[in-house]
Amino acid sequence: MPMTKTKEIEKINNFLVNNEKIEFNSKNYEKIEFIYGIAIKEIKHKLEILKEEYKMFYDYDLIDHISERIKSKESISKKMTKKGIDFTYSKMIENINDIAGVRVICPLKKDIYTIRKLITNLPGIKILKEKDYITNPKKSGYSSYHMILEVPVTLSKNSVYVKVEVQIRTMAMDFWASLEHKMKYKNNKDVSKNVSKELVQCAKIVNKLDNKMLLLNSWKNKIRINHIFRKNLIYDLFYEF
Ligand code: 0O2
Repeated sequence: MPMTKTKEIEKINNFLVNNEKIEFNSKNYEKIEFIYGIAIKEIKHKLEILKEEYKMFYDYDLIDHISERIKSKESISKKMTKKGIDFTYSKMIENINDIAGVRVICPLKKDIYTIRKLITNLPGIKILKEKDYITNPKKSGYSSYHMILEVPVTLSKNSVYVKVEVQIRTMAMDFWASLEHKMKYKNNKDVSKNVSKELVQCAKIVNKLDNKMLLLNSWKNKIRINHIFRKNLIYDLFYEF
């Protein structure tokens, strides 16, 4: 009779640490970062396979690129202070959902929902939370689709579930978010109201551009663009803003 290999998957906080105070420069912290790093590799690998599969089987670039990061100690510390969270490992793991972050950048708005669906269907991955800042952009103008996943990580002695935040956005949204992040997001107070307003305006332009690209793509697939049509389109794209 075959031996069963099923073993309960633990939560990372049961496995490593409990209510100990966080020591950012300790071996324990390094171990936690290591495990989050593996979770990133796991999900990134799966996403890269999907990217290649779409290229090979459907001749379509569903994903432009994937980036990743482990949240810096400073950023974790700031977020915990802001949210009034006790500085223990278990509280950090429980409350900070984006210690491991993966960003998926795609060409078109519709791709975001395709990628979301594909992630939802990945075996073994649990979806904890989703935030649709595409349908409901933030006040800042920020637009992106966020998913908090639980990714199983298999180690020599046990398996643990590790949270990873996946942000899915178009290239245009990414362009806006990267610049806004540098200019404003992290030091809100130093930015004038005018700059904030302009950034919201820019986000609206980005949204328009994304919608036009979507339209263009469907035209490309369905009809031949006649001369007049093309002239109007170019006018729309470059002069309307
Ligand atoms: P960094 O530098 O990217 O690490 P949650 O606890 O998960 O329910 P959370 O994390 O407080 O909620 O908020 P949310 O809205 O899900 O946003 C988390 C991340 O989205 C941020 O992480 C940013 O990466 C991005 N983000 C959210 N709002 C904005 C915005 O207005 N502009 C830009 N550029 N990015 C935004 P961090 O930790 O704040 O920053």
